[in-house]
Amino acid sequence: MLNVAPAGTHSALISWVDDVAALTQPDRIVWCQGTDEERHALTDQLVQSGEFKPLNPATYPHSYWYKSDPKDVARTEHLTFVCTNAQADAGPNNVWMEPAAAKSKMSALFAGCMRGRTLYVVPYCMGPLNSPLSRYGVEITDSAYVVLNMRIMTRMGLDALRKINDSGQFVRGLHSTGDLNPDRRFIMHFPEERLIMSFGSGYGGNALLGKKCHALRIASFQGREEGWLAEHMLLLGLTSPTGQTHYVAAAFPSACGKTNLAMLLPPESMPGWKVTTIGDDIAWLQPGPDGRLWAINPEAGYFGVAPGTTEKTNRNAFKMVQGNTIFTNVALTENQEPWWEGLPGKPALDWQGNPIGEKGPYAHPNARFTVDAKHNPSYGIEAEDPNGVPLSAIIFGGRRASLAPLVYEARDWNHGVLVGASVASETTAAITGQVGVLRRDPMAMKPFCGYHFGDYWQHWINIGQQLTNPPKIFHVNWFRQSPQGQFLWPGFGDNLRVLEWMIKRIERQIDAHDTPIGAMPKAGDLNRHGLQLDEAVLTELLRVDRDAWQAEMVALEEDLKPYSDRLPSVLRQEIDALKNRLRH
Ligand code: SAT
Ligand code: MN
Repeated sequence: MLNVAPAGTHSALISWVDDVAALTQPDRIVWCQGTDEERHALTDQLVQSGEFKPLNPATYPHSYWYKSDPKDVARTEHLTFVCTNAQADAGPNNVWMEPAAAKSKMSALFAGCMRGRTLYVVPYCMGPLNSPLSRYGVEITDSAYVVLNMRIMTRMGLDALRKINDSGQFVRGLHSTGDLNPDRRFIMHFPEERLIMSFGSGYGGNALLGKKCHALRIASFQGREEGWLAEHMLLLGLTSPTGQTHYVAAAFPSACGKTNLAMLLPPESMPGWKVTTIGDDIAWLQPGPDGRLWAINPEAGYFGVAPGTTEKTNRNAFKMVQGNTIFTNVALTENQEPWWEGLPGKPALDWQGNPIGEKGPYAHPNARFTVDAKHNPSYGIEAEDPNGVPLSAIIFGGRRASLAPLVYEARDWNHGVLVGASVASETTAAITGQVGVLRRDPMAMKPFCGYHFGDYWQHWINIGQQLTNPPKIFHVNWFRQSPQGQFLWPGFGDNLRVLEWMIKRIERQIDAHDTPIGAMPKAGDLNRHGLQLDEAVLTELLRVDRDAWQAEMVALEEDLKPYSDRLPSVLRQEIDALKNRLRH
């Protein structure tokens, strides 16, 4: 087969494509340019093959319905490997395989796997094209669906290729959907070589290699070497009625509402506030010469959870997906419109395209939309700024029915690192496995940190030492429940009340209630104007149950045991200090 690279392509890239083609034996090699014509052609091809169903052109123009294999609907963490040279460097937080063994396993799977298929070469940039914080990658894939998603999620095409040609530096990502057999599915990372190999899945983070594989697992490893952080965080700009803008990064596990918070619409009772979205899933953070922490969103689009997205819960997202969107695993109405739980009425076909049965869910709980970030009504143009945005706050959060109060503020950076390391959350449909089980998910990075968590926390501490003006660190929990299982906090737009309290703290307008776990709002400082919330419920939301927290510390220390050989002494001291405060 012919490998005709665009003029000027770096020889290292051409020879890698040659090698992969020799191994995988595709019928054809296509170098993606990122043009509209190319997008149209690939879209038409998927429509012809029946993989894409065009949605109602009057209500959902340029939008398509796609279903994945029923056994390929979420990330598969037990099949995701970090193959560092030394096992200890991957840490107990990763599944490890010896690199040579991993490669020979993958080579066997990739051998001849693209026969009869097209090999697409997808050059992309993570981050604004002219940013010193951006990094480049090339994904080789045999899936046109993956190409179209990568085209939305990254800055893909010739501009990225030119940058790659200048530097010769890029992350290599090799992907084949294979036969989608979960027994033959592996997502392998070789962080020292900046290499990813993914076989046997066409879904989300398993297949769109720019996202979790590159922008988190490989990037976190690279960031440690180069002095920056790759984090599972949304980025938003928050402008107060006085016109002052603060930038906030927030880390929550998958499917805990990062997209909703990033696109928050202020409640009517809080006029004058404005939220702009810089990113909804991943942030790269680097200390600036001014001693502040600066952030970019490496992505260019959203791969968001569809179920639950409605006019009421997230009007911006709802508007944003009314066109130019790829829908994966949603249900379909008789008018050829996408449908998911939370929307009115009922669909005609479920997410697999079958007539619906008696009982839902009709959309898959991890059904997704892929859409260009620029279509978001709250899109913040700062997302294009090569310098990124300076952070005033970092928020950690999880989905916890009990214990963690609505909000608290870390005492300082190092205490904040402990707060981040302590994040725990109930699992969601974003990963294959049981839903609703509490698991420790430090910095919401458990599935995404490409190296030993102990080294990672030390890296966080080191970054903090470079910041003369660090962001304040907070913890939130929107998901506290009553013993009867009702949510205590309304969430969504009303979360702005909590952000407002943070801004007042950052601007030193108010003091706070000092508790063993951190600073908390004083009665009256949390804006409840226009909010129906019983005093007793608020008290419960802000209660620190010392006994429960002491039990939590026992659980935390147990969870940290596997990391003890590399646990930073600073973190050890923070744990002891917190335990001490809880005793007095
Ligand atoms: O499948 S993805 O990893 O892209 C989505 C998620 O789990 O956050
Ligand atoms: Mn995510």
